[in-house]
Amino acid sequence: MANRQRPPPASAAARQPSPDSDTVDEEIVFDRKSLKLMIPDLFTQLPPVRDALVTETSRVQEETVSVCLPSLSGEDESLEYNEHGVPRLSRERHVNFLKKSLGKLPGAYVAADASRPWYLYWCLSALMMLGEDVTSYRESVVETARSMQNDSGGFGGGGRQLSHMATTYAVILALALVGGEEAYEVVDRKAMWRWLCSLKQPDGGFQVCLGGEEDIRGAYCAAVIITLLRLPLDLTPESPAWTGDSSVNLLTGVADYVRRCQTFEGGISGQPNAEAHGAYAFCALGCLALLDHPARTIPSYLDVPRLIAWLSSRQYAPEGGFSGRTNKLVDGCYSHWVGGCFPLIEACLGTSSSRITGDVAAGDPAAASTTSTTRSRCRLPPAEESLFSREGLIRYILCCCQDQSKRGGLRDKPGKNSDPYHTCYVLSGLSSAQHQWELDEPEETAASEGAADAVWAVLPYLDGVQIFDNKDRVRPIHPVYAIPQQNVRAMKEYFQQKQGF
Ligand code: FPP
Ligand code: K
Ligand code: ZN
Repeated sequence: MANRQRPPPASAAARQPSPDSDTVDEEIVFDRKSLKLMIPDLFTQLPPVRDALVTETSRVQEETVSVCLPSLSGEDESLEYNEHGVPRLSRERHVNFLKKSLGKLPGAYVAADASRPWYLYWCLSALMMLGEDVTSYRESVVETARSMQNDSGGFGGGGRQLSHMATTYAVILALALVGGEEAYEVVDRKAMWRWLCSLKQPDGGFQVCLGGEEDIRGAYCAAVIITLLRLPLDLTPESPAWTGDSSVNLLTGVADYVRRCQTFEGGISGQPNAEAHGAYAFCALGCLALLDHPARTIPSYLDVPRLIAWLSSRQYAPEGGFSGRTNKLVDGCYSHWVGGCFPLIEACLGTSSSRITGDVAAGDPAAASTTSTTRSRCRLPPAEESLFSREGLIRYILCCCQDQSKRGGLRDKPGKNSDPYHTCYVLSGLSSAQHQWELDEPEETAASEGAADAVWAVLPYLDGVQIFDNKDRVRPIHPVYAIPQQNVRAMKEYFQQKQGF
């Protein structure tokens, strides 16, 4: 960056002790004018080219930029910035927010009752990423999970609620996070398998609940549940997808279903022929990554250059964060749903079997100006260079997504309240931006029965200028399961040992 110089330290008088006693340390505090010199113009100025036509869309976009710019530019008096103009991660406040959220919620949360498994997963996952030991929650998670399980398989949002793919996914991940035999043994795997068979559709996809809609969330959640619990893939004769042909199983046609969800924009929609949305891009890639080696499945079933172009267009400047779809606003949760797609794609490109060429992020100012290469018609290297602006995302998260009041927690954007959903997915996105994942080379032949285990390895991302302090690095999470790799391994190994059910 041309304007990244070291600013002169402020005079002693300008140094301010932080209200957080643990953040008063040896660090030098810079005055705000010199701070701004350290922040690339890309993140402090309005985009150079703007459409003159004013619409509702352009109006809310301008409003969003104006609520983000002060914190991005080092001008927010309530923030304590480091020498790169980036605030610290308020770890303790966020931990307190999450611990409170795990307790009894106020009455206003009654509408969220069916999302109780989600609250468990979001809070436990976020606490874990912040470095907390969540095994102390094992007993209460076990008890809660038991009350949510249905004899007919799967987990509902609470006692006597219908089993749903999303709540089941959230319960399984919460159980994996607390870990241990007692947690694993809660799951009635045989009933789970039968239930999943009843949701499997002839076109390859999954309904999210009995008689409910079929969409790509269903496919991703099913792939996660099946692989974590090591369920058999055979179909029951009661399954809508059962044909009598024993080669047709729970994972048959899933990849083709995902392929049909890629839209003309290059992104992924919830169902074939709908609007591309970031949350579904993550579901699509995650799902494909579990069916066989990701370096094989992802380029085989998706047009990767077009997907990368769409994903890159989700990152905005000056905000630095991601939007969920075309012409919509940045939102912290897309740090995971969109940001979390990049580690998967970058890891695939790092394997020799998947070199791709194509138009990547051509004409996208955020992507083009934050990297040093010309992006149009480039040959993708083995992911030596990041495909997104990690700096931009980290700036958006640490400047704009932290609730710096006593409340703590992370949020969509300035002016919005923090909540467990955003706290979890903003931190997941931060984790993706701070780490780099690598994949082993795929075996010569594809997995015959589906669901092969790729070997993932993680390193802190260390290329370029590190704009955040080392103590603000959060824990890495598996790029597909979004929980630590060791928790994935432990659960899989536990169920692998079981013969049958
Ligand atoms: C639009 O919301 C949001 C969607 C169309 C999809 C939401 C789905 C998820 C967040 C997760 C699904 C994944 C699993 C694993 C269950 P909006 O219109 O309020 O937001 P926008 O303006 O940012 O698009
Ligand atoms: K939103
Ligand atoms: Zn959001």
